[in-house]
Amino acid sequence: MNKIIDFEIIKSLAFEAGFQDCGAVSSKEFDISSHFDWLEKGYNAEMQYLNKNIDKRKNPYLLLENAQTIFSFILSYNTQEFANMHFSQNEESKHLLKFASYSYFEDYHKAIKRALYWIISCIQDIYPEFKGIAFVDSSPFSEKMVAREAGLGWIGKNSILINKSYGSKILIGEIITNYSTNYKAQIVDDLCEDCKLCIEACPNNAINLNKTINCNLCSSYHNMINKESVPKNINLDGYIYGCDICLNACPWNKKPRIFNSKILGLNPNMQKLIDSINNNPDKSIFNKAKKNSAIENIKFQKLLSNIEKSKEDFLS
Ligand code: B12
Ligand code: SF4
Ligand code: SF4
Repeated sequence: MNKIIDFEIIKSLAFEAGFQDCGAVSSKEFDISSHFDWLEKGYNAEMQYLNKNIDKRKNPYLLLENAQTIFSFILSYNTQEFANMHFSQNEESKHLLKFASYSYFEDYHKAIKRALYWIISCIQDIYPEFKGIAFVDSSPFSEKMVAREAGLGWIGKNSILINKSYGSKILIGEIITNYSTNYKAQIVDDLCEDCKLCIEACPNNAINLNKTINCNLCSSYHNMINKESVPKNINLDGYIYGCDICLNACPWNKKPRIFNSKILGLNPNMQKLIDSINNNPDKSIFNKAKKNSAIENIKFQKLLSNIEKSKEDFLS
């Protein structure tokens, strides 16, 4: 028999956990034709995994037996607490080396998963038959597409999900479950209208005209994922891990939306790391900072190489 959970229960647990909002999509096959177009053009660069698990990308419900619903959750990291952080140089300084802002927090994969499994365990206390698997970033399906269909925002020209209240400095997580729910998603209108600020701000022309990114040209791909040195034609513009340029250009991100996050605390060692990097990069500070940080996947050598590349970019 079909089991149903009242969406209000999920929503109140999501708020209690510290998410900014949530929505739901019920079981159906997604249209992923645009993903194939993107792959065909080679825009995935060397990320071959985006070519795999196509059945699960199309039908995330294959990830859990008898799956009925995907609950989608958003978490803002555009915090006043982050804005108040003191950096060794002025933010506006032209020659400042920087990490993408989400990396100054603890590892969001772990923090969001913890919050999602807390929600699952609270529900199981009331509904012992509730089954749920949580995903953050590592899902084979497009988290932005699910969040959009769950009514949590629209896809901006820079390909990122924008929420009307919280902007696009938000992270997305999901719970796939065997329960149905009484939620009717309202698809949000695209409010980019004739704005092109992100396209104009991108130093590498990486933003395509159909709301996708050409990863071969994106700093964020080259300084985080590409194991080799960043190609000469890429301008990192000071970003040595990730890139926030198209996010910072977006009018929807202009001011912090929350004071701090209940889920995502700042990683105090990241500030020490960026201070050291702007003076004299120190491996022991790096090793401390990368524990419980999203930068965990990068090697010190690669970071040093990104630093060198950024310095070359400053001179050219
Ligand atoms: C691979 C990846 C990257 C790659 C490629 C990014 C990209 N835009 O594709 C790189 C390394 C460059 C990257 C960078 C960043 N990433 Co990233 N990344 C991913 C990952 C793992 C997969 C994305 C993917 O499949 N891309 C392939 C493209 C083709 O698919 P897509 O962008 O999802 O777009 C599809 C749908 O949106 C759909 N679609 C678009 N519009 C519409 C409209 C309609 C009507 C329909 C039906 C469908 C549709 O069609 C597209 C093709 O199928 C996701 C997590 C996940 N599993 O989803 C995180 C994710 C997208 N990344 C995230 C973040 C935060 C970032 C960075 C901001 C980090 C940083 N500061 O450096 C940058 C942003 C760069 C940018 N402008 O995109 C967040 C985005 C949150 C948000 N607000 O949207 C995600 C969702 C991770 C998370 N759990 O929060 N990332
Ligand atoms: S993340 Fe940076 S390089 Fe990539 S599309 Fe945005 S502005 Fe361009
Ligand atoms: S900068 Fe403008 S075009 Fe780009 S995502 Fe934001 S609102 Fe949309």
